[in-house]
Amino acid sequence: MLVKVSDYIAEWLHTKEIGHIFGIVGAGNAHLFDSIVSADHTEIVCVHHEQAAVMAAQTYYRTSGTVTVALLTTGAGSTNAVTGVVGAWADSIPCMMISGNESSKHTSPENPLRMWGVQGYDSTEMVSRVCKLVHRVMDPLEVGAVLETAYRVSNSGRPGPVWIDIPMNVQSTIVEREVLDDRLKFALAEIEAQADETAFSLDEDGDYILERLRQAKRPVFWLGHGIRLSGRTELIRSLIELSSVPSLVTWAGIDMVDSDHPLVFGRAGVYGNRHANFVLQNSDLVVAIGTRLAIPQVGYDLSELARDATFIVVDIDETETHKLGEKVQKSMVRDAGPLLDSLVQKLCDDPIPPKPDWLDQCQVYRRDFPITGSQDADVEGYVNSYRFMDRLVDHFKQDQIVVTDMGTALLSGHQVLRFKKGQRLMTSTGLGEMGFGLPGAVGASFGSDRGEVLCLNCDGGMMMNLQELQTISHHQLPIKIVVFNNDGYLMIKHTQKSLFKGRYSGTNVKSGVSCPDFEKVAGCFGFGYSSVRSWADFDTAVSEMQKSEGPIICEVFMHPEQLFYPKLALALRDDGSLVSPPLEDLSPLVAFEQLQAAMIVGVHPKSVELNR
Ligand SMILES: Cc1ncc(C[n+]2csc(CCOP(=O)(O)OP(=O)(O)O)c2C)c(N)n1
Ligand SMILES: [Mg+2]
Repeated sequence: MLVKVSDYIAEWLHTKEIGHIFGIVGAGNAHLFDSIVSADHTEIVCVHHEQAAVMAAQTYYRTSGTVTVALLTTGAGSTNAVTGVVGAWADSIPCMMISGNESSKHTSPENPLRMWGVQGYDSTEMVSRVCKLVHRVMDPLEVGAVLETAYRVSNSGRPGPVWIDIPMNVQSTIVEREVLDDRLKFALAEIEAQADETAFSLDEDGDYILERLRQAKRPVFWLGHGIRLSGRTELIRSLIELSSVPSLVTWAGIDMVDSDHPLVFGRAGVYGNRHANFVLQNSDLVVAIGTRLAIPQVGYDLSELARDATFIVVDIDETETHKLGEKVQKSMVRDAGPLLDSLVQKLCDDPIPPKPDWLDQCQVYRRDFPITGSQDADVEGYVNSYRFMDRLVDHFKQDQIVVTDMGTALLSGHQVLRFKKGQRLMTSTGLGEMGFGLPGAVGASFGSDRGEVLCLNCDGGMMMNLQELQTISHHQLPIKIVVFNNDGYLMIKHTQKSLFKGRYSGTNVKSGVSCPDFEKVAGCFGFGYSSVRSWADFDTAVSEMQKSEGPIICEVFMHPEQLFYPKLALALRDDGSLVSPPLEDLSPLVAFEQLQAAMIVGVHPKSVELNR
């Protein structure tokens, strides 16, 4: 039987039960659009910028577990997608890019021209460094095999993006279905044969970890997004309760476990919780599972990290396990999932008795260094963003999904927001691109059956993908957007303060960048609007937002110079010079006596010299 290649691709999406894909039409992918829309199984959500399509594909996966597609046209239609692709690469999110391109007579690797035909260029070569697999389909008969292989590669091992480029004429070629199917069967047989046969010794690795946890005096778990990617968030509770080990979560792993669980001690790092940093820095054993231990987590100088501790690192990507050098006593290059199965099973048979002194000490850290405190006082009547987050939690719904952009939304949100089982938090932690919030919210809403999403955004971040308000409006998605208005780029104002004595350039109205009146923006895109100018407005405005059935913007006017505290910041020595303190000594610096009392492993020499 004969079949058109683009129709075959539409069928393939159906067989994979992909309900939504995200894209923008052009001449380069017109056949694909026509076939998918005609097949009427998969809805194409038409966004207004290709980077938004890839960002939405990521949160669609994170909410639904379904790997989906960004459908791109040739030329700028595919270059625009690159930011989203790098974000997915950094955060290990599986997703597929399918791009159109010039006719295959122009797209051979031997073609030396900068531009091929009309708007054509070598897209796959360009993104090959940031995708797990790239392939240009030059032979129409290989399309099934290529799709299937790419789909599996994207979602296996350390997941990540894949990119398939399909020249226009290939999309419209009519082929023998049987030949295409045979090629697919052959490819599947090859995939099966290559399946990972490495036999890990689950027993040995599990026993090693448990033995070390039993011996340690002050052990901690550091739990990362890899655990969710391995489908084992359900085991976390048993793991920490049966081992009685205090646990830290990474930013990407915040929503894997109830934030108020007595054994969960927050989020450590450069912008971490102060109590969490004390737990980390005073531990003598860190078991890191499914986290790549990036600089924002471990700080800038490894010799200052958890100085009394050794690390056991469980990571599916071997290259990540070398980063900490000699700090890592044992690395286990493997999927966290089966290891967690084994650990929990062993712990069920033989739980680890609690270590009361260490647990008491962790409680003391939590009690003495609360997440929001005097450093977050409101200034000149403006609502402080950390206090805002603290109270926002009271308005969360049972299955609240929160997507954040960068800036204030990211920093205050990831410090303060607390999550219960079933509630979700997601952003782009690896690339940190402004503009993720709006398309991220679109993807999360479609991924949860047009569910409600709370998008925490900022004035600058809104402007980077403002056009997606129309996508939300078009589909009348129940997306609620909080916009922190602080006259521009607050995070960078702080950078300029510390580097250039407060000489601003391109960070606020006066220095060259401005944002629009968001009430007018809301009206223009058909959104509801509420605002918070002081605490007097808070409950009414936030309730109105949470009650709204359609899309709504809630604008929060915060102090344009508000500080982001606590954070690891350069600090002044007594002699006036600047130094970067160790991870436990976050700004604003606490009194020396308080630091000394908290540091079981001793105060770092750098901290002794600081002017507090
Ligand atoms: C796409 C992109 N461009 C530039 C940056 C650099 N950057 C980081 S934070 C920031 C300012 C963010 O401003 P806004 O979104 O309003 O958040 P605020 O810090 O003001 O709360 C900038 C420009 C970035 N992260 N992403
Ligand atoms: Mg701003």
